[in-house]
Amino acid sequence: EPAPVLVEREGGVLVVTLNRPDKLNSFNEAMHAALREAMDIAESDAEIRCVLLTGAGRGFCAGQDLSDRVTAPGDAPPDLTRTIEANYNPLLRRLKALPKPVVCAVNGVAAGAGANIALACDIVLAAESAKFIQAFSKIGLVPDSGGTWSLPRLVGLARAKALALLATPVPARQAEEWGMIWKALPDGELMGEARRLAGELAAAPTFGLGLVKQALEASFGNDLDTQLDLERDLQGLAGRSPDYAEGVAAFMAKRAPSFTGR
Ligand code: T3D
Repeated sequence: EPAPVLVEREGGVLVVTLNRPDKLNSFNEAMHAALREAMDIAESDAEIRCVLLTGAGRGFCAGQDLSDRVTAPGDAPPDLTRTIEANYNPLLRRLKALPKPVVCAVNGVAAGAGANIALACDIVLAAESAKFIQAFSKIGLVPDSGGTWSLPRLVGLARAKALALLATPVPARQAEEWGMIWKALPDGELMGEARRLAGELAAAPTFGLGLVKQALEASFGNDLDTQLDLERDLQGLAGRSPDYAEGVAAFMAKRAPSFTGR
């Protein structure tokens, strides 16, 4: 069996490719395990300053591999509490907590957990042929992988409810228009642009970008006073970073900055 997740280093970018193309990169236990290992590298390797997540073949990710969930009459139902707790929730928490930007290049259909994992990334690019489907309701499930949290925030409650109840596919262009994703791109341009963007982020002041991400994610749970306090505290940290000193020095010297990520 080929590796269910491909992990490549391209400079400071960790390119993570979901790789079960015959199954539209749907998740089985082996793919979850391989993605955990990729996240271990993303978290622990200081040379890695940006993650680029994408899928092999014509799809991005079709969510859970449903062939692992087939039951015969009389069988105990699968324990989805366990698999969410063991697999999907930790992945979501790690993507959100990673103090480095995660770019998602949605190369094709993103369905179920696959859609919501994409939407959890920091900058989402999608091929024009890609679509996002909250497929859960078609099989009697609830949007997971943060979908019930991210969708209302990204597109509002009216659209979130219709998408989740009807499982209506959202084409990439519409996703961009609705503010669900950053950009839809012609299919042939997706990976080039995603690599360029990830490379740009990997050369940026990583420590500061991690704080930016933290502040924006925290804003949904905070009132303005709390958020202003958080900004003060994070700015205090940013202000002590070597990259901030470099940024100011480079600006004053009218030269390009050379950031180390610290
Ligand atoms: O169980 C838990 O752990 C709880 C967590 C749940 C998280 C979830 O993600 S639940 C939602 C699971 N996903 C879905 O319900 C989506 C199922 N897939 C589809 O609806 C369609 O495949 C797509 C809309 C994504 C794409 O449609 P299309 O027409 O482009 O492709 P296709 O022909 O349906 O799929 C191509 C092949 O991939 C096909 O196999 P075959 O016939 O060529 O051998 C198809 O069966 C397979 N495939 C696609 N999605 C899945 C899958 N096989 C297993 N599981 C899948 N999710």
